[in-house]
Amino acid sequence: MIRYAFPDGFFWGTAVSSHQVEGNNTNNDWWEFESQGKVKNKEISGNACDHWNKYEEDFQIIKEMKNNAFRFSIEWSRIEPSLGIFDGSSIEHYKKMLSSLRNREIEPFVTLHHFTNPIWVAREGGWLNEKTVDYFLKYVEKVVKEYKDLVRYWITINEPNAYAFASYLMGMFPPQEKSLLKMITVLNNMVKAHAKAYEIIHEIIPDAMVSIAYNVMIFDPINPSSFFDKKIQNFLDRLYNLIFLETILTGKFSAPFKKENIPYAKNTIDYLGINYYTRLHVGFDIKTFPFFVKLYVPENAEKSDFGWEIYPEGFYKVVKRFWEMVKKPIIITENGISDAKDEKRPKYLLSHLIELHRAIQEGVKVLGYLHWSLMDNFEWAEGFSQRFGLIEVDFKTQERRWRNSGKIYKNISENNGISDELIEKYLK
Ligand code: GBH
Repeated sequence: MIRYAFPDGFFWGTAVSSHQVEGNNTNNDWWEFESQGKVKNKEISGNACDHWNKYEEDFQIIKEMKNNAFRFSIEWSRIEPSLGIFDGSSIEHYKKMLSSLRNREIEPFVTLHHFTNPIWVAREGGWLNEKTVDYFLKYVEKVVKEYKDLVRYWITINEPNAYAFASYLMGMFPPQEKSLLKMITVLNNMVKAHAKAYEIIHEIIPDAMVSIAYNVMIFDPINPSSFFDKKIQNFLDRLYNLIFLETILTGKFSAPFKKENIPYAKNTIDYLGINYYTRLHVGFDIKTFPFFVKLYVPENAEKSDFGWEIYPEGFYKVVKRFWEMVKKPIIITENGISDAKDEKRPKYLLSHLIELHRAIQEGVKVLGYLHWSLMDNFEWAEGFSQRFGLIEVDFKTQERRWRNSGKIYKNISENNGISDELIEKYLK
């Protein structure tokens, strides 16, 4: 018996990004960063999952998993290796991938920017440079014209908020800046890039479905009765969860250091892509100069290999909250867990889907769920150490092996819901 049935036509899929799976993306800023030994254990993405060559095999796995959707990104540095020069063979390659998905009746969700920039863009100042907006739009126009008959669901930018945060505030991702002002500048440029890309995509494909993949975090105050902890919570919530999204809903950019009316940004999403992973407990800490922000995960919390708290109720809260704000269909564009032994993933998967189901029961319109990730891959600054795959990858032999969770996910996709048996087995 199916205990939790999902709506008819629900998209069940997985997500990946170019740099994390393809291998040999030698022409972007991450490759350069890795070459400087900046990733954990000095790892480099190298061949990654060799997905560039093995995509047929990987799409066959998706088919066997009974999925009807797949999210991946197009690598800007392959399409446009230098300013204004477009590479025909890369364009053809992605066209083949898209046709191959279509032939298998798998709906592609295509991301146009997922953290990486061509080296020539980075050299010119990356997303701090206003001109990058125009550069990005030229690339978008080219790609959308090429693939207009193959793609309906577009994601302009993956996690603009997380990207600006990690690259320009926390100094974790290239170009390793630590400046709130720079973070805001990048957010502002990315909002403009998104809004104009939205328009371009719709000019070329009138019935396209366009969004971003928005990383949303739950921030809870370390001490709920502390005034300062609540101030920090509110500051982070605005900075991370709200500024970007508000702008593409209202056309008003309102951030520390910068207020601007961007009228053309208003109403520039057709659905909202949500990436949800975890919660952070946040508070005021005089010792953490200059921001006084303490980020904390309680010792007794259940955690992933990454140390991220497992907090399924947060998924429900986030989906409800953003539905109320946006009133447009939601697609979960990422949700998953780093768990090499696959001990916690079955429960993570089921408990999160049950929370999503609860939101749907209460009237939230959710069109699909894309699990991060199809297979283990290059986890950015953590290298290959964090394993998010439903499929395990042996990076020496490039062998793919089904994890138990992969089989569970197959069962869910096949049934368009969660059966009593799965609940008996993994949630009791
Ligand atoms: C997503 O990011 C990404 O879209 C995906 O590529 C990635 O593989 C997946 O999640 C799993 O991590 O500078 O303190 O913010 C999730 C959000 C943003 C969380 C960057 C980690 C780096 C540390 N991530 N952040 S920090």
